[in-house]
Amino acid sequence: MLTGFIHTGDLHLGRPFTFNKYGNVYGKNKRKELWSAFDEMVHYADEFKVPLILIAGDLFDSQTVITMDVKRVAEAFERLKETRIVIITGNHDYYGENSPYKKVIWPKNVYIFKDDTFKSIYIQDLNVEIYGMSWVKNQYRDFPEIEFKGLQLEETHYNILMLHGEVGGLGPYLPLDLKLLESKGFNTIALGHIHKPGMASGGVAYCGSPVPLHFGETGDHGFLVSRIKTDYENQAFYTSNGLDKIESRSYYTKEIDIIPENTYHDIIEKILCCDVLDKRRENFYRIILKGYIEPEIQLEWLEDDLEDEFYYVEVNTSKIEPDIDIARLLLENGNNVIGKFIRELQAIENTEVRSKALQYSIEAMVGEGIIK
Ligand SMILES: [Mn+2]
Repeated sequence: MLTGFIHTGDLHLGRPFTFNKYGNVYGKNKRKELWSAFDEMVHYADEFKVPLILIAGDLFDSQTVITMDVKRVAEAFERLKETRIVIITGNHDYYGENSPYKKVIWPKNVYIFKDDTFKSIYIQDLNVEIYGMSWVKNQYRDFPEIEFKGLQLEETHYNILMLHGEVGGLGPYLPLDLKLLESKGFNTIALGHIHKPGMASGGVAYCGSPVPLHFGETGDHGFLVSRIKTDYENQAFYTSNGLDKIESRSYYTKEIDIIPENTYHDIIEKILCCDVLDKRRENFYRIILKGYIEPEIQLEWLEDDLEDEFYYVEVNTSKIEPDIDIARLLLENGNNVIGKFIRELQAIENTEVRSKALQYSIEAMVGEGIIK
């Protein structure tokens, strides 16, 4: 009988993370972080003798991952003597001609779904039947509804459905209708593709990516652990699940309001107030400055001035505008060359070009002391 299982996916192993900074130290660390998350999951399965691991697609990042990475996974799974591993492929690692899954010989305890039709495997000693549909190309606009409706579940089995797709989606990533999926009476629906972990009633869950991959992925990450109680008398199964959190560097986006009275020093202080030093030295930060700034202040060295205070920081200054009173400048300069120049720039039709042209020219003139 199945007592529990791990549900994971979207590891995107082999992803080439590139940061154009410091010899890509961030990319190298990110790659290590991904592998240690995988190792942590495998270690958990080993330590607690988890009988089943479900991988709901995008275990690998692409069709071009190196063979060594695929081998590393296969070898780790081979060491899990008491665990069965069941895999569906996703939009990144679909089972096509150059599929990463074709690069190695998989151990006997690994089962990979290789078709984009519904197949099932029944593991007798665990009384579990797993239904899965894999990706064999990189787009699915339609869910195979008729085929799905035709599935006949054996009610005495613990039935699992594995899919990689987008609940409520309309795009090319296999749109899934939650009500339709639930109507079949699966004991668990193990989904992949959305990187944020989410568990709904009725045994439906997105495992999420075990570590966040970019600034869009906030909140807790890890892998899901489910426990099953079997009520033999009534032939019923009770499943509970939870997130086993994996510690990793988080991504934070912080918006900071700037006012014209702020000095360069004030701006640095405001940015440092976004978090405590311990956290700043550990995580990824994207700082978005907003509001109006004294035109003399130059922000181009901000990231350099902040680098000792953060593990990683990037500053976005596109939403900040210089505090310039154009009406006053025009009044003060009348018909002299500065006045004429500003009027000329004001005539530019494209709004974005006009505002940037005004901003940069006036900043330059203020910087050179031509205007005050
Ligand atoms: Mn995906």
